[in-house]
Amino acid sequence: MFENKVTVIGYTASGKTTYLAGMYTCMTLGIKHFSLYATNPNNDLYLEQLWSRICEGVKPDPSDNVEKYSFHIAHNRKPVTDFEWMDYPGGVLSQPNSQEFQALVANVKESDCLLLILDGDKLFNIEASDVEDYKDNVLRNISMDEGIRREVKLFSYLSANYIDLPPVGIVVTKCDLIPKQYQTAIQEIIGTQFEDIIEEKGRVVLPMSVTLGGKIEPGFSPRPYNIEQPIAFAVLAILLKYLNDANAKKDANNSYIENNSGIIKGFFNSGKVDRARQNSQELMQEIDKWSDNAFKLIDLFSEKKQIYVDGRSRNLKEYYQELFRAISN
Ligand SMILES: Nc1nc2c(ncn2[C@@H]2O[C@H](COP(=O)(O)OP(=O)(O)O)[C@@H](O)[C@H]2O)c(=O)[nH]1
Ligand SMILES: [Mg+2]
Repeated sequence: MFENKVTVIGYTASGKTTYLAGMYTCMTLGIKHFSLYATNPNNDLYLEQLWSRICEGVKPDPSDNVEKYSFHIAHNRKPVTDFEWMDYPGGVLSQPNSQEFQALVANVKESDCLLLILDGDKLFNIEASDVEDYKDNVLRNISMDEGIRREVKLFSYLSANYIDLPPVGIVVTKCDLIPKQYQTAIQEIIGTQFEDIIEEKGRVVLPMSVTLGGKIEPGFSPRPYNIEQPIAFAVLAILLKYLNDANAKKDANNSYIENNSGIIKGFFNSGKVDRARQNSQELMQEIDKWSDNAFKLIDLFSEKKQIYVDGRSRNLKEYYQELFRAISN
């Protein structure tokens, strides 16, 4: 089996810990039949207890450690896949000489998905007179943010080291603090801010905004919104990898069968050809299962949701449906 990996980077106070604890607790119960489970019992206990305290109004400890979780995702309690979730504090980015930074880069290189967590309060909770004014003000605010500069520099570092970017999810947290009339501008602001990451062949970038429903204080009552989207995006990338790999294996099998099935060749190779046929059958079943799960994950997104692909803004559902259909046929 593959090692599936999701790397998450976000500065202190961006809402990483709250997101993880809230998302996990909601997803253990299941969202649209998808459920998450931490395969390490300590992780499960830790996240559940953390969320209980958050719900009592106790803020999470602002410690800045690299944290690693192993998750299993299921649909109707049937396995979809497993993945590792590597949580990196943004502070690592300011020490390019450190071991942590090198470990982060090595991680990104192996990752199926990179999630950048942006603090919705600090970056997007801005006064404005109208939507245009809001976009200008947020972009000005972002351009002065050291965290964003460091994050963009990470992309430069990756490029300078010839490391390809996996699909990138840009997650704006605390969107309950962003006035409703400005929320639709977030996608466009990210499109402008991360233009040179988006505008490249092969790039897949998905802006998302999430919230757990409010500030953590006594009396806090969670109202999670969109929290499943970053997970769905990451798992789609993993399933795509599986499908491409299975397809390549199936093609190899089929050409083996074709090249070894004549009367004479078939006589000498019949055992191997039978095995290749059997193997192709199994691969086809796997392909069906993965694409089935992929289509259900796509349904977690709204009809209108847009994604940046090869520098173009496209309808997310259409993009993934086309992609998975082309691969699984
Ligand atoms: N309004 C609002 N505040 C949030 C939300 N999530 C986190 N916060 C606040 O953001 C602060 C930092 O959150 P935390 O999860 O500790 O961030 P981390 O340092 O990135 O792990 C907390 O004090 C929370 O009150 C949210 O969805 N909405
Ligand atoms: Mg934290």
